[in-house]
Amino acid sequence: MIKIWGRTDSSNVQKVLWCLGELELEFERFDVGGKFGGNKEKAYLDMNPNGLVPTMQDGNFILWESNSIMRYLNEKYGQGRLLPSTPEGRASANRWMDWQLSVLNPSIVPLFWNLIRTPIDKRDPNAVKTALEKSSAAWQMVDNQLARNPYLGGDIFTIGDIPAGVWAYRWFNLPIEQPKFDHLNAWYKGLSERPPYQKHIMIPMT
Ligand SMILES: N[C@@H](CCC(=O)N[C@@H](CS)C(=O)NCC(=O)O)C(=O)O
Repeated sequence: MIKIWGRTDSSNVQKVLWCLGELELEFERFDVGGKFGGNKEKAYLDMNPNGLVPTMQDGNFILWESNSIMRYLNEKYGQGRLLPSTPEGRASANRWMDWQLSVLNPSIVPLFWNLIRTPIDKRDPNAVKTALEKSSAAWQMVDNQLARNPYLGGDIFTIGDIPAGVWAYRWFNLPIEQPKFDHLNAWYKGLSERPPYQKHIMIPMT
C-alpha cells in the first residue's frame, strides 16, 4: 500500500492526492505538518530531510517533492498515461510543473497566506497588492497557453495541469477581484468536473 505523509490542506500534498485519484490508486495517509506537526522530528527528517510535506513511501522506496512523486506514480502505475506520448509533449507538460514551482508559487503564496492564513488586522495590504499583480501576470501566461490548447500540456489532461490546477481553485475562491481570463476560466470549469479534483482540491481553504 502506498503511504503518504501530509496534511490535506497543503497544496503540495493535494497535488499528490489528486494524482492518486486520477490513477485510481489506493493509499494510506498520515496527517503531518501545519497544526499536526511531526515534520521536524528525526523519524520524519530521516525520510524527508526538507522537513516538508508530502513524503511518499511505496514498498522500500521513499520519495519527496510533490512533482517528482506525481511523475513516479504516473510512470510506475499509470503506464505514463497522464503525460503525452511524445518527448515534445512530455517536455511541454513537465515544463508547467516546473513553472508552478518557480513562477506561480512565489507570486500566489503570499496572496493566499495574507488573505486566508493571516488575521485581518495583521494583513499587509502592500504585499497583497504586489502578490495580486504578480499572480495576475502568471495567470495571464496560463490563459495565453490555454488559448492555444485545451490543457497546459496540449490536447489531453496531464499531470502538467495538476500543480497550477490546485492553485486555480484557490485563486478563484480568494476574496479578491480577479481579472477576467476566459480560457483559464473554461479550463478551471473542466477541472471542477473531475471527481478527484472535487474530492481533494475543492475543499474549504484553511
Ligand atoms: N517543493 C516541495 C515543497 C513542499 C512544501 O513547501 N510543503 C509545505 C506545505 S505546502 C510544508 O511542508 N510546510 C510546512 C508544514 O506544513 O508544516 C514539494 O513540492 O513537495
